[in-house]
Amino acid sequence: MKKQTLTRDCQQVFHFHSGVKEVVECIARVSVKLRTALSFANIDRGSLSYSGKSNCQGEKVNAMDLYADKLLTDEIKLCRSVTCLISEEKVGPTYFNQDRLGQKYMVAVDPLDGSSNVDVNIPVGTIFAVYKTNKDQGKEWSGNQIVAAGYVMYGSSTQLVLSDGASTALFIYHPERKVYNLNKKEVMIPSLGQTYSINEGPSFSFDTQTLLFLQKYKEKPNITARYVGSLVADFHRNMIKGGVFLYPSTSLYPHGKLRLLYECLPLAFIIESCGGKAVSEQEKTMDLCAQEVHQRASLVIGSSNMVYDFLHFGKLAKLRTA
Ligand code: P6P
Repeated sequence: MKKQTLTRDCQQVFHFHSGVKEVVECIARVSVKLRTALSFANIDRGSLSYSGKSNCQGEKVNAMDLYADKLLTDEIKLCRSVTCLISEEKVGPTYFNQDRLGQKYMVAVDPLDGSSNVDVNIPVGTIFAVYKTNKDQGKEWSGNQIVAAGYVMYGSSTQLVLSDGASTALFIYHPERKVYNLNKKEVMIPSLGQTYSINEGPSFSFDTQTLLFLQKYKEKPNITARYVGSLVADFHRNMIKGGVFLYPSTSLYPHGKLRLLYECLPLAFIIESCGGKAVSEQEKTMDLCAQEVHQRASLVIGSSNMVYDFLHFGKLAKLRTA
């Protein structure tokens, strides 16, 4: 029997199907190995070395990315209800447990998001979502198939955020007890925050809606800009304190930069269960459907009032161009 890292405290909050519980426990177990590897990463520089490969996004892959992906793949294939794994580090889906008769799940994962920040000790994360497989499941996956989503943030402490769509809980890894302890049973994001997070470097590439939003927010008192460049870190801070993260469509990324299945949808699932909001272009991110494994989407996510502000400027922008 594998040591249970999360299950004990997780059962205080969620009543997942056994197959989902197995995945969540697996992610927790992998995260413990990953946090150890990350703590040595800058000592053993080899693990940060460029692997010589680029992923299907054309992004350079370092040895730590490959290690994280291998750890997750090896563990998730042992989850008997999971028949498909989609990973940022793999070109296409990986199929296993094809003889599975009961409820089947697909797991989409970003094994180590923000990994280019490891060498400067900025927090990084593992983002995942568990999708219920439909009877006639084709190659399309939609937000409403998600039954659980979460992320692990490897920061000053290792924290796991988990949602079943109705609520979101926060667990913190205890390095001596070697388990995740429930820290907050019901995380709720403030409806308004003082922080906006966007990479304003390429602001030449922003559309009117984004420019109007930023112009308005820069005139407000007590507003601050915070952008770590590591999605999980920016998202987590805004979820806890209030704020909005924007990676909109730009002329450089006409469909947005972030990936729908294992970045946008998991975080949208989480934020909506915390009372927040997530949109892609002018529609709810959760209503989107992925036809491609690595399909990109724009993402504006966080405090509901701030996301509504962004949508408001979308309407203004339309009027201006009409
Ligand atoms: P940019 C990291 O590569 C990542 O996918 C997210 O973690 C992060 O929010 C984003 O890209 C940063 O992108 O274009 O601002 O460097």
